Amino acid sequence: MLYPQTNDARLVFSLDGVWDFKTAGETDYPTEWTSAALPEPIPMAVPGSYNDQNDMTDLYDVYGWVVYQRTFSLPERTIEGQRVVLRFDAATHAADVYLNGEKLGSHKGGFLPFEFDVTGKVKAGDNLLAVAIDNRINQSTLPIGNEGNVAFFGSDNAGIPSVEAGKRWAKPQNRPNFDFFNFAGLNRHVELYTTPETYIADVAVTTKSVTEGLGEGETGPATIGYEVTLGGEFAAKRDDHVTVTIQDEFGNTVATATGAKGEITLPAAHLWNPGAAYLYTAHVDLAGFAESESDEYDQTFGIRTVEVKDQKFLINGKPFYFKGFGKHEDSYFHGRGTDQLLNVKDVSLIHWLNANSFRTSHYPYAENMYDLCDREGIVIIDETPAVGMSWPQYTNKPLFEHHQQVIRDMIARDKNHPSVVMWSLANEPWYDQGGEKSESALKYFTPLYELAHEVDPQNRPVTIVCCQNDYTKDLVTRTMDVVCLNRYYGWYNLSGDLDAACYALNYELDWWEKIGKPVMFTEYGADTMEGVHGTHGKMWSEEYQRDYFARIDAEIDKRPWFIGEQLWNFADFVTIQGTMRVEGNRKGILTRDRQPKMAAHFLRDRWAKIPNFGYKG
Ligand code: BDP
Repeated sequence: MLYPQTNDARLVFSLDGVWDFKTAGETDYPTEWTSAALPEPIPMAVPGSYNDQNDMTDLYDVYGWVVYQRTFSLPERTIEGQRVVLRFDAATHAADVYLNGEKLGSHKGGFLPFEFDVTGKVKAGDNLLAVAIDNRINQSTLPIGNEGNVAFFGSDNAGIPSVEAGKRWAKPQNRPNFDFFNFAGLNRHVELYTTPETYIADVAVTTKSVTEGLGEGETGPATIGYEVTLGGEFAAKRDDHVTVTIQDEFGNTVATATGAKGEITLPAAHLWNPGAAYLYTAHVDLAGFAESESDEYDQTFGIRTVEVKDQKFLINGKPFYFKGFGKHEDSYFHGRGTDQLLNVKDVSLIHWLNANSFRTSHYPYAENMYDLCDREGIVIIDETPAVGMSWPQYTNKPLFEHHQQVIRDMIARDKNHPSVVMWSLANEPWYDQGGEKSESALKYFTPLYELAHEVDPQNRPVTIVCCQNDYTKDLVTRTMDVVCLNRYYGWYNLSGDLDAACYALNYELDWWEKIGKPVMFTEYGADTMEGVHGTHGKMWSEEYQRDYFARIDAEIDKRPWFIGEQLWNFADFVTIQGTMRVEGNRKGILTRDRQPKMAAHFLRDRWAKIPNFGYKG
């Protein structure tokens, strides 16, 4: 799905701003709220999670539906004869959308875009747009949640212990099966955009071949492939009216081609490399029957290859080493609301840390972050929102089908980003129970692994991120292209004993060595309260976090097939309240307001000495 863009043929109208908002019921919302002004609404900024935007009511406690509303009007001449589309970059987690009282449709899943063709439905004057959003998650959603407890009033609970009685009495609440707060609402942009009636529906660009071994700034021959998909009534008849112009970073035309599909060879191509990005633009023109019916779209892309070979992760044929972290979309006030300033700040911190990569733990991020990473040469492992899974979910057909859909949608959205080098199917599904349970997980994930390869025009490596487990019974992780380990030796287990932690880690790594695949950390870390210190660095102190990374990193440095270290986490982030969490998860090497803890300085020095390529030979 192409991101909306304004150009000579298209117009984007942002619907961001302050909307009207009201919390509704646990299982439903009043239908009249979708066709008439909300009674006594409160203001709500879009994009942004709703949870932290109001101090009169505790919106962290919402369980169920809320309704957002706004009006808009458009000059008729801008949409006359055009196709008009209403797009949500995301709505978390399920949404029903109404325009002027008419239901346009629904969408399930909180982290990927969806849109409705509203041609002919936008009227002159004020239009009323209403969006009802449900934040509940359950065993058939991604991420996985547990249904809230059911309030149980009356005398039937006589005789049960007090805590149990209290639990039954308590109001229902979201109980996520994961360790980040379930921020919800319109977290991303909302827009209306126009296209001509016959239009460019999709563009895919792939790298067919490059000149391997090019140094920074050097150029060499490369071949790219492209495929343009058209939509609309006359789409089938317009394929030969497509022209593709390739422009270099300065906007100079370096090649042209005609037709909806083809290959182009560039005699002196610049490659996209981690730390040394180079972006081209494929300018796609679709000539219409009349000038006013023509469409155009600019798709940026990078020329680079990605491949797993002989226990190495190759970018442009050279062995890449991942230095970085898992992140979250999380910040003060915004919750999970997308924020370009924060993205720019985070990217500057990634550079400051001498890191080169991150994982979009635990869901696909807003698209503008990928654009920024394309431009800044930062490498991304792109993850689905499949977090919190365990048996018997592997036998849940609706969940499996939703998982397939999410993989298709994520890859359709992100396929052209040179920054994305690998897909992660899920975070920490629990599947090491052995026997039938382990086998059912393998049956569940094998077709998803194959699907990701099949639908990605660039055929990137595919992985799954596995939790601390009995790896001998885990049948899935070893079938992936790269083994991604989340390990907490020295924190959740062997707590505070880094000697034992290193011993246990090596014990496990000896086992993985025999599997013969490239292995990397996608999580390891220690909760750390900024300002807590000690001469001997005990748990929770800044010294312990620094020593933890120093000790564990020294062990993985000994293994040539260990291809990367993505620690947990870039910054502190909010979770549900609990006895293990002090205002959230504190494993950040930065605080939530992005100030470095002691470990950040250690890692900055370490990563300065580790090159992007060839670290392990
Ligand atoms: C891992 C999860 C991550 C958690 C982390 C932790 O993948 O989401 O935040 O542990 O406990 O199991 O800090």
